[in-house]
Amino acid sequence: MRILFTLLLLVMTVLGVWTFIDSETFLFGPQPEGYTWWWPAEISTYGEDIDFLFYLISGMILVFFVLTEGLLLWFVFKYGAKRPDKGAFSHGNHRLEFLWTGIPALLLLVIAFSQMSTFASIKFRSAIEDEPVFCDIWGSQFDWRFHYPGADGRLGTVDDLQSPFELVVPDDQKIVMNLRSRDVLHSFFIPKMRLKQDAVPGMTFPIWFQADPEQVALESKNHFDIICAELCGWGHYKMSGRVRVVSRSEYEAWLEEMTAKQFDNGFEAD
Ligand SMILES: [Cu+2]
Repeated sequence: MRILFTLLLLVMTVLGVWTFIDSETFLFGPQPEGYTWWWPAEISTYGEDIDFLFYLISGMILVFFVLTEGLLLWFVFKYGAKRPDKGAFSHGNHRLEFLWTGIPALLLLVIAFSQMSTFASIKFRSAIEDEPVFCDIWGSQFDWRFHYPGADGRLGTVDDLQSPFELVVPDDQKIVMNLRSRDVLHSFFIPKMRLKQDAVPGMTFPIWFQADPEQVALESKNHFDIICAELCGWGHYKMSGRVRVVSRSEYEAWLEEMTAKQFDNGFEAD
């Protein structure tokens, strides 16, 4: 009976992992268009660097996961109940402890050093010091609102344009945005751009991305998901918007149309 349960648990685990491995976006399934084996293909100037770090760290985790779980299984079978002799009690082994402290410390250093320049180029303010702010992002339960400067070219004035859920950007500049929240924690996430940042009430985070026009051209569409990656309340699932990457002239036309719509009072001018 015990063997039966053990086997049942084993089969469940294997099948559980298999459904993941065999899922569409993973190793063996048919790949949906634009997907790599884990992420959708990136389309921003720094996407490649983020992916490199993601796969580097995932690879490390995979190796040590297999190693430690393998050891665990091996010990379970080798020192199972069937062996009549008592186990030896150990007070520790300095050499082993040195190894299993030293190796993780070394690996953490590898991670720390390999991410430093990428982190600085994306998150440090020095990366966007000289760039104008493109728009403001306000997260609130449960929407994303993008504020564009109006005719006066300044943000935070009465003529600001508001675009709910849709961020329209030209493909030829760094898109610097001030991220804020009106109520609770949200997380602004554009998976295709590899951009993710928490929005914290009372704080302003300058964030940025730049679409890579060559990568965007490979896509079958020019709009991509924006989601909230922080469980922020009952309507969290509704906080999905999109970013639309267009040419400079298309962007200007859209801005003009938005302005006309927003300041139209419904009456024909005489
Ligand atoms: Cu949210």
